[in-house]
Amino acid sequence: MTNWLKKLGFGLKKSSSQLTSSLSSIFKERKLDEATLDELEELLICSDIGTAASSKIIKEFASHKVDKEASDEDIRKLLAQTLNNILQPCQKTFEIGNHNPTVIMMVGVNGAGKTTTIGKLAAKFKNKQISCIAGDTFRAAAVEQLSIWAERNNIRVHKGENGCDTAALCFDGLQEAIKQKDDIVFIDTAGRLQNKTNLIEELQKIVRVIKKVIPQAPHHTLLCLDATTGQNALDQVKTFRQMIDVNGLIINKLDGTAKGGILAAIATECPIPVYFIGVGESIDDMDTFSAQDFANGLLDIN
Ligand SMILES: Nc1nc2c(ncn2[C@@H]2O[C@H](COP(=O)(O)OP(=O)(O)O)[C@@H](O)[C@H]2O)c(=O)[nH]1
Ligand SMILES: [Mg+2]
Repeated sequence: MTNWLKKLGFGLKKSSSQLTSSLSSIFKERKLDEATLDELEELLICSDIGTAASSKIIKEFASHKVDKEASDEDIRKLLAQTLNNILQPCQKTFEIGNHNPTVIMMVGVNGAGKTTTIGKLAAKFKNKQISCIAGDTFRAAAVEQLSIWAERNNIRVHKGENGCDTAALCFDGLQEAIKQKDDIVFIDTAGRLQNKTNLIEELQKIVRVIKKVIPQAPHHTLLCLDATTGQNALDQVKTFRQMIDVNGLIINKLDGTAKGGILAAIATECPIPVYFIGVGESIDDMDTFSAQDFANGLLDIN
């Protein structure tokens, strides 16, 4: 078992133990009748899986013939399989492509893990020449935090004065990246949602300016989510997709949350690729998303 899976398993325990203990009490009688299914649906909805995904799971579950002698584990396995089918559309390999440079923009609300994700991701492309643009110019600490990650990864960081214009910073930073022949440029952004109109305008302006330098960029716009916020994370996917062209998700803080079910809600309502999951604060606490491993983890199947 890899390190992250152990951590994920540990983290998902909170989600998992809640789910599995309630499951066994529901299925004590082992009658798969309407009432049992209703109870199961309620349980799923309460596990942050959401109404749409829950009813999908129930439909699929009901279509299977469950033997009267089915054990707790049989039921969990069947549910895990159903959940895996729901999560599959989100499992996709992240290809950076060969764009000289590939521009990867990180978006998301404050605290969703954008800066940390840049640090973890940069470490995954050790054989590439990488730079990053400290686009969260609003908070001095954010620039400092990115600089620490940059130093750790031995990559260049392009930063400006406190409070400077992010779009202008990107304009300069991208030109420099082209000059230096970087393979990858990460763009960190600010995520304050207090004023949605401002954030929309700011992000759209950044994208417009990026395109002035490199018309096809950003090649990836990755939305970071904090899994501990549960249903709120689903709302953020919807909100950010209205603003800009988000083409992938990074779901952070899956270590130690009881809200892992949120992935099923996202997979059902906004099925875009979940490229990576974050399971801690360290440089190697991130890995690709596996639907099967996740479903097994949630239903405590080894
Ligand atoms: N436990 C845990 N903490 C995380 C994870 N990702 C980020 N963090 C922490 O969450 C906090 C906010 O992360 P940060 O990258 O600054 O978020 P940003 O505001 O979106 O840039 C920091 O203290 C990170 O160390 C994760 O996967 N698990
Ligand atoms: Mg940040």
